[in-house]
Amino acid sequence: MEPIDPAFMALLDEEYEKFKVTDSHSLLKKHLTQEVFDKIKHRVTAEGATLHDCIKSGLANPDSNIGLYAADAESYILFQELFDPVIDEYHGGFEPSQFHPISDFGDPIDLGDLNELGNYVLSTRVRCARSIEGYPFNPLLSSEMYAELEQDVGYALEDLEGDLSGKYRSLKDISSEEQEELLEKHLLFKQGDRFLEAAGASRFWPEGRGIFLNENNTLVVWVNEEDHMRIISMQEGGNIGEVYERFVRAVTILGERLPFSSSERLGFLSFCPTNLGTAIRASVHIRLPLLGEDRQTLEETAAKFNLQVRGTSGEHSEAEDYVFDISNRRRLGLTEMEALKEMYDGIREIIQLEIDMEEGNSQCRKKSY
Ligand code: ADP
Ligand code: CIR
Repeated sequence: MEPIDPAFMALLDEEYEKFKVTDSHSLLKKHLTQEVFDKIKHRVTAEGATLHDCIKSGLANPDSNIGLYAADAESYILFQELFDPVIDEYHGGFEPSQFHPISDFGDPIDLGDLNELGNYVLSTRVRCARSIEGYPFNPLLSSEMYAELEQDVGYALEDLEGDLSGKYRSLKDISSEEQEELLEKHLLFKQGDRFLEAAGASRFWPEGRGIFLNENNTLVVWVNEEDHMRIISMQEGGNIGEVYERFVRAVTILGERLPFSSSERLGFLSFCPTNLGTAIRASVHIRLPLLGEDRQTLEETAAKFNLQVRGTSGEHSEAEDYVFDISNRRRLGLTEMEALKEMYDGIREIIQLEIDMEEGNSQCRKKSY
């Protein structure tokens, strides 16, 4: 690889100087110390990824939570002085000497219905990110690569059988009205996310982007949005066992048809360092009027069970009518079933807490009569 152009280096230095004095709480800000920056700033991966490719989203958006993306699989190794501490902190302890466990999806039957105690969960969703070996991630993909990737994934999605069978459609063949409808139903990715745009993930849009839906919209695959693939299983209600069973079947079949990118240490590899290892986010849309009024207790309880709270329309959105998106935070350093159990157990505790608060309120009401 060519050494970095001095003019480009000067620009990177300048951007870093400005970033250093921002009031950012991102993990990028915390871990890209002057020492680390100086050590890794001249490096370039075999495919041409620079440090700037990995940090440009965080530099442009000081309000990022993380602020870091891998421009290709090699970035995780070449820029490890930066990625390792970010990965360690986000996934709740994953030191450079640690290895992600061997994949174990477990038995979905071990997960019951989250609405056993009452109808709190409106819908349940399990998704994973997957990348295809041989292709870099967004910032380095050419328009031709997007088209090729779409074709490869499109073939793999053909001839899925039974409840998994459905249709892949390119984004450019879906009218803006229909895209809006799909977005409202939480089936389609949103467009114009400033964190992804600044990361170089919206180049050549809508080239190569699209969505697969099975007949009843319970299996969804996103192509070339944040990752080469997002495989999603979802349905109304709290039956996480059913959602996960469908998810495991779909991921297993697609994994037999496509070479998913992985590493011995980090498990499945994807664009964002939050989506390594299992790359699974298991979430519920849950209505919590009382905990919703006491956001501090909600956040503290979620954190205690390694859960993350998002708004109704996903990351960086607000909760509407007390409907929160709550999911497992850790995806690396534990098996698939452990990640699911972490979400399952934590959500049950949160539901119990909401019930206790309701009962506490009704006791108070009774006393005041
Ligand atoms: P991702 O889950 O793919 O990392 P987002 O947080 O942006 O990214 O969520 C993507 C979409 O999935 C959003 O529309 C969000 O509302 C929706 N979503 C997440 N969890 C659920 C759920 N349990 N039920 C319905 N929709 C969900
Ligand atoms: C950020 O840094 O806020 C965005 N790039 C998204 C990071 C992944 N999401 C998350 O941990 N909540």
